Amino acid sequence: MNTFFITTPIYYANGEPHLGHAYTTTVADVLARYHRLMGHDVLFLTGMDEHGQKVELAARERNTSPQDFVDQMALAFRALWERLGISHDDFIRTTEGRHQHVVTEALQRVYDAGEIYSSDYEGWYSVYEEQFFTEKDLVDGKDPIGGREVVQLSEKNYFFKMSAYQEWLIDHIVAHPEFIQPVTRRNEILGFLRQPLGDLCISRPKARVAWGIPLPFDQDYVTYVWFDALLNYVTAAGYLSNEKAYSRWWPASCHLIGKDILTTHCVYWPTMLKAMGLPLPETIMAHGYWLVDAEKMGKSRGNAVEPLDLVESHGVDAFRYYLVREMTVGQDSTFTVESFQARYNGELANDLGNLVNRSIVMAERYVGGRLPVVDPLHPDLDPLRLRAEETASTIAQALPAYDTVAIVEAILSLVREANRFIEAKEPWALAKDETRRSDLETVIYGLGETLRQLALWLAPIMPEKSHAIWNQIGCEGDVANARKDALVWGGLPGGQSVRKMDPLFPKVDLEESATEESTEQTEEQGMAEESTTISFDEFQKLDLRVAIVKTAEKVEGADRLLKLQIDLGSEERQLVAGVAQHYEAESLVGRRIVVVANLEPATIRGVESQGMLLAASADGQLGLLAPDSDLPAGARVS
Ligand code: ME8
Repeated sequence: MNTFFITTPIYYANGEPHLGHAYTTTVADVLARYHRLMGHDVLFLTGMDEHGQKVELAARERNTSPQDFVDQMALAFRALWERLGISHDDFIRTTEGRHQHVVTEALQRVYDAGEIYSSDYEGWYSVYEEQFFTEKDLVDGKDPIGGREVVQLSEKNYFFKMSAYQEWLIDHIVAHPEFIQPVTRRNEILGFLRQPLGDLCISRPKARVAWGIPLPFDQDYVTYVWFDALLNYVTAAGYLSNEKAYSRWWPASCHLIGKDILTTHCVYWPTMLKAMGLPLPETIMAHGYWLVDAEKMGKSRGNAVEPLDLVESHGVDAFRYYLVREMTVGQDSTFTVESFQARYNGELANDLGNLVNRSIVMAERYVGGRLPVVDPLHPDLDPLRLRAEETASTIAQALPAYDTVAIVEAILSLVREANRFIEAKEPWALAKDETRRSDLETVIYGLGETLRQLALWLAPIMPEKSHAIWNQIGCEGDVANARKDALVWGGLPGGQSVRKMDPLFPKVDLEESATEESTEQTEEQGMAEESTTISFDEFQKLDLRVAIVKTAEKVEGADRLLKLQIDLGSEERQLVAGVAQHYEAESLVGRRIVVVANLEPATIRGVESQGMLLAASADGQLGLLAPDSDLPAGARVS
């Protein structure tokens, strides 16, 4: 059986878990779950990095012992993983006996092999960074990283002969393009290795740092925290304790890390493994950083939303979805409430939620709540079947490339195909015509089978919601336990009853969701002359609606702008439109117009605009788009 061993960094126990930790662990979880779905044998490891001076100091500040402190922190991290539905197989802590044993043994072996030596070291030491700097490293007499105080220290220390492995490491990286990903990080490391590589100081005198694993060959010293921490990956695989497990799991398939810890993983770790005579992991995948836009999270207005708060307001699955949907693994992304809500309302509530809801309602209304037994290969179902097969093959390619965005898009394209299928087949019309009963049954079956496919593909990202879909179409068991075979088109037997449930993605109002000054929307926006082709999928993303103008007035200080209050059927909204030079405000009241209803809100000249009105223009003339019959406010334009 294929094995897949994926790890996250083990997180420092000196601070509370945050968005960055949640991201890495969620991505690893999603990958682990997809590999399980593919029938692979998975080991998913996360854990805590509990030694070192930072932890020692943090415990001291709280008047507690380091052990009590790390025990508390481990509970906090575990609680978050529980909340986020993380399905790790192992949670390692570097204070555990199994790990201390491996570190001690590994050090002794490398020492016995002559790869560790002692030497007097003199330099400038930063307590905060736990690092020595040379005179020429210093910036204005301070540490070059954080500009903090340094003290002159001279002490004996132990060094690992890392420099001896430089050429070998370069050769390995060059010969294995998959080893460091993405390629920008690989180039960064190759660039770093163009400079001579030094040896690695792997000890700290106990007099200075007591909280660590003692060196087996000198009890006055503890192990440098990185030499200790990196070894967690082999400890958990069973190195020196369980030969069978170790040979099954090591080398790891993937160390998923953030870009901040690239050098330790791509230089220290491989050279340590080489010195121990162990094979290297297949891939070190370094993702980018989440930036949190304080302005867009409402911090400047004093009503801040913390990213993790959205787990409570919108549910854990929406949060997981956003993380893997918004960030391309490898690049940086900005976390904003707006983009979170836009994805929630658009992709989850409108596209997916409505599809599920409509399908179940139609099954109840038109075929008595029981999914019909139909030949899954009926040609009427070809658009759905072919799209489902495309989704499967896209995901099969995206998974080894860590491309979570492509995975989500492949799933969304199936959602949209099914929504189009409903529009094209018009089941409501078929239901009125007794002679077309079997066509109707085929359509309802096709939708049921598509929901089954969607539940399977979404399960790794949204375990709870996909299970709810699974239940609604009357499937038994836990969707998370389904395996590859279940993905074959036509797995829905038919004959089972649907079970209608509450909406999957109910509307959520966060007070601060809408008003943002920083969105650069200009009066001209929407009047661009250039024409590029877009796919039908892209067009489908536009939510165009008929609206009725309730009030209209000029925006002060802006010649071209009108402020409109419009009725969208289910709600009222405010729009700002650049039409004041063509229309008197009053002349618009009561008129039907067409608006883009799912445009990100923007603030134009200090006035909030929740959407955009559509107008055509040529040679200085302008005309508003409108339906040619008295359609109700909110009618969809398609
Ligand atoms: O470095 N965006 O632990 P740590 C995305 N103990 N990910 C982020 C992030 C952000 N803004 N901030 C942090 C350590 N991360 C060591 C690791 S491994 C043998 C020892 C994530 O608690 C990202 O995965 O500082 C990063 O690599 C990790 O948290 C650092 O966690």
